[in-house]
Amino acid sequence: MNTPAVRRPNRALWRGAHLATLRPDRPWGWIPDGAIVTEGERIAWVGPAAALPAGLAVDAEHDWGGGVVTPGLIDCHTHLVYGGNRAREFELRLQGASYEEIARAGGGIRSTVQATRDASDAALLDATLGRARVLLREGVTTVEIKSGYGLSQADEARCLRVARAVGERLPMTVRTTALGAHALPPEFAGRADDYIEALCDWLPGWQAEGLVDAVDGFCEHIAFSPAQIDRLFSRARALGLPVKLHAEQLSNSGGTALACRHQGLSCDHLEHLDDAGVQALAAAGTVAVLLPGAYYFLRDTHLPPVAALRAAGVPIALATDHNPGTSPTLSPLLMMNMACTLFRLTPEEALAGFTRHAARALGLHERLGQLTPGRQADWAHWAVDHPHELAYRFGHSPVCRVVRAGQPVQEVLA
Ligand code: DI6
Ligand code: FE
Repeated sequence: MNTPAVRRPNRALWRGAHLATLRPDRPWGWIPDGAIVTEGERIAWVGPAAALPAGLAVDAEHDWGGGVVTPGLIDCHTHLVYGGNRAREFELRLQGASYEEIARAGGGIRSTVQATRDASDAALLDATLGRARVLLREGVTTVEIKSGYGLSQADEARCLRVARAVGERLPMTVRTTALGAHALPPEFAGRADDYIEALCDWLPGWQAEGLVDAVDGFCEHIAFSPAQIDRLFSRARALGLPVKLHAEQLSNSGGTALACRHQGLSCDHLEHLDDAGVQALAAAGTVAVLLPGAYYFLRDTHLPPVAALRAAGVPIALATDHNPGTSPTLSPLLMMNMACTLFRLTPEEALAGFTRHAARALGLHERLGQLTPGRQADWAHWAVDHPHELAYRFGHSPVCRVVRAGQPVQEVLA
């Protein structure tokens, strides 16, 4: 038999479920009784099963057997790489100590830095892979992973390598973010400006090793000032790296406007964002990433300005912000529920926050975040009748089966 000179990629037909494609032209991008045709890693066709092209030749056919298919979830803000945990600090906060007091006394982020530096490469990778698997089981096919608990040239690089390894070991797309400007390491006590200078000098080496997709910072009175973040972001942009920022989480320090001046991909947290900040996001096309896990776990009461963000047309993404200090959750569906109950998002906005808008927050909106022809064949198939059920339950989640780049991934999770 002759082998054709150009083989078309494997074509597969999937049918037997409703689709929430997240195409913005109709609510949920809803297609009842839909079908998807994949070619290799990409989606080739999406529509009602009744409208499938006649005589379509496929290599494989799959029946979902009911349920709802959504784009693979995108967790666009996580700190998955760290050693130890902060359960003791949780107890202290419940007894009345504030997050800032604990941080100023050398606990908080800096205690996790010590535990991370003390962990072996193998232990760090193991712990991180374990967390990533939990996300994958709940439908996450793309995850952003920050460094930020190494805070030295070698330890930040180690954490970024672990993050990269997640994308090599698991069927997930990983975007790495260098968050050296998370806290001041003990070696630089009292010398924050020197630390920022050092960080700027470390960036090109990490970039040359392929470890950095973006640069992040913590702009806050207990962390770094807008002027310090400005210097770091100027260097990042000169290297061609996009930036994003932990901004206005505990106070309004103007980090959002600064990040927008550097064409930031996203500004994250935003509990204390003011009107000027909302307008800056809208003008720059920067995504607002809301993190209800941290708001809840810190027992915050200052709500992010959701109505103003909505009115200004700012895309709103959601993420777990998984980290040991302020958001030790690994459940995107719980975050969707909390975004609705605490922040008053609609269930549809919550799902868009973990798909279409999260893709934009990572600069991947042309490739991911919607079920449309040309995009990567990443999806989650849920045992529900309607997508509004995804944000409804909490503390338990519907069964979810994941396909990533056209391949079922259940076996790696067994
Ligand atoms: N804001 C946060 O909520 C996390 N990082 C940040 O900049 C907290 C990280 C931690 O407490 O370990
Ligand atoms: Fe964070």
